[in-house]
Amino acid sequence: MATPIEVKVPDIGNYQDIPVIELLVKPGDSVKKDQGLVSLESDKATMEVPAPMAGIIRSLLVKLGDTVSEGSLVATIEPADAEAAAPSPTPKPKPAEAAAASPAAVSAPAPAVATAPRPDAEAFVAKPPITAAPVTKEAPLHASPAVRLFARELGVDLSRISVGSGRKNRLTKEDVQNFVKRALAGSAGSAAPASGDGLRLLPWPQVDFSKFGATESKALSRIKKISGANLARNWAMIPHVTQNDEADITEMEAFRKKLGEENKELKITPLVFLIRACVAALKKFPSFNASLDAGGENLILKKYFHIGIAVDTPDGLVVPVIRDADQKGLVDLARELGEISAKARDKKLGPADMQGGCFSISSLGGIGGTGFTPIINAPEVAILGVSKSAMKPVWNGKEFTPRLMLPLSLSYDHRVVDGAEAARFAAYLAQMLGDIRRLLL
Ligand code: CAO
Repeated sequence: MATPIEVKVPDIGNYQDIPVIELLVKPGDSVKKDQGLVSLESDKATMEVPAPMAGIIRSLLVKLGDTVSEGSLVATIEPADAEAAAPSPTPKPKPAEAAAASPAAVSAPAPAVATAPRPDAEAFVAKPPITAAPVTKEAPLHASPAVRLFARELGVDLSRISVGSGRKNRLTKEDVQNFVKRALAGSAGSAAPASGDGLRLLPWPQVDFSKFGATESKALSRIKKISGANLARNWAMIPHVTQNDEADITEMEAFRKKLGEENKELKITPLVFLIRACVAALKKFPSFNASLDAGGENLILKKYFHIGIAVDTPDGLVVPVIRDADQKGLVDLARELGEISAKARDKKLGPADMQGGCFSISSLGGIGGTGFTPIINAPEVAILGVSKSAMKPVWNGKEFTPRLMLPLSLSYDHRVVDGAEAARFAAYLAQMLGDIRRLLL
């Protein structure tokens, strides 16, 4: 039996303590030269440590989540060809070899950068990549070389699956398999929430506006940049339909005013009633309290009721989430709404304050308007837009009577919700808001 050869992490530039995110082999496996043994991932790139020669894996010396740096021991291999494994008569010294304790130790060739070769990612690799999975120039995403190899074997263009289901949106083998399944079903890129790069849109117009008059350039706020990217994706990838309706809130308004007088320290606006009404409607129509899974084939139904509220701040739109809104009364909701709005405007919201929403409400009722198309906050499947209530003459069967009418605009993901269901949801909302006793049940 040939002496096992130690395989160490090669020169990977200045990176230290990089986590092992995938074990690609196990002891006893036969491997070919350059076959990936483990995948490592920095915050900039994913790469494999390849086998320096063909042979049999005798031991794997790292486990998932371990962190490694240049020279860390990864595995031992019993070479298939003992002669090939012998050190070269005129070995070219490498930093990793110089550091090796055992004479039999060799460094694996430099790993491949598996993500887009961004300028900052290039520093990750000190030597040309040697692996079965070469650098993919166009792919702006994280996928291990093993996943890339798998995708290439199946002829899948990874750029069409832009968001993976793995850690930090990494593409996994399952994402590729799901993509192939959808492709075979004739729907790749259409129903899949994970696919957005296949839109093949025209490039953005490049215009020198100064040709037409004086201009000034003002940077978008950080919030606008982040929310803008999300809004653009959601608008492009979700087939939106907006169902408009009106709720008669004449009685609700009288009760709201009374409640406001009894709780002068709080601001009780129509929004708290809307939150209650939405929870009731989500309970009655569970497909609105749901998200499509990463493969776009299953609906994840939620048994909790966390409601996102769009808040306008000087720096842009943020959507903090009121958790367990089903367990809170009108006064509690008013208090929490006041707190999260103040927190949003004081820029004190943390990421946790904006996560976990099931359904969002965007209320422009304090400003005006008669209706608008709110953009769904993915991965939610619907959002309620609220405009300004107005007194209108409403026919009661005998005569026109003055009623306070509240415009509702329900945008929904038509892949998940049918038009009839959306009409029922909106009508139910209007009914709940119109009959305050039901809302308070
Ligand atoms: N019809 C008539 N009046 C309304 C109303 C409606 N639908 N909704 C609120 N009002 C009234 C309130 O009662 C309040 O009046 P009073 O002080 O006399 O009671 C006034 O309008 C201002 O309300 P508000 O906007 O401060 O409070 P709110 O609870 O309705 O909303 C919040 C809170 C945080 C959602 C809101 O301030 C906000 O930021 N809205 C903008 C959301 C947004 O930008 N959405 C667009 C997303 S797409 O870009």
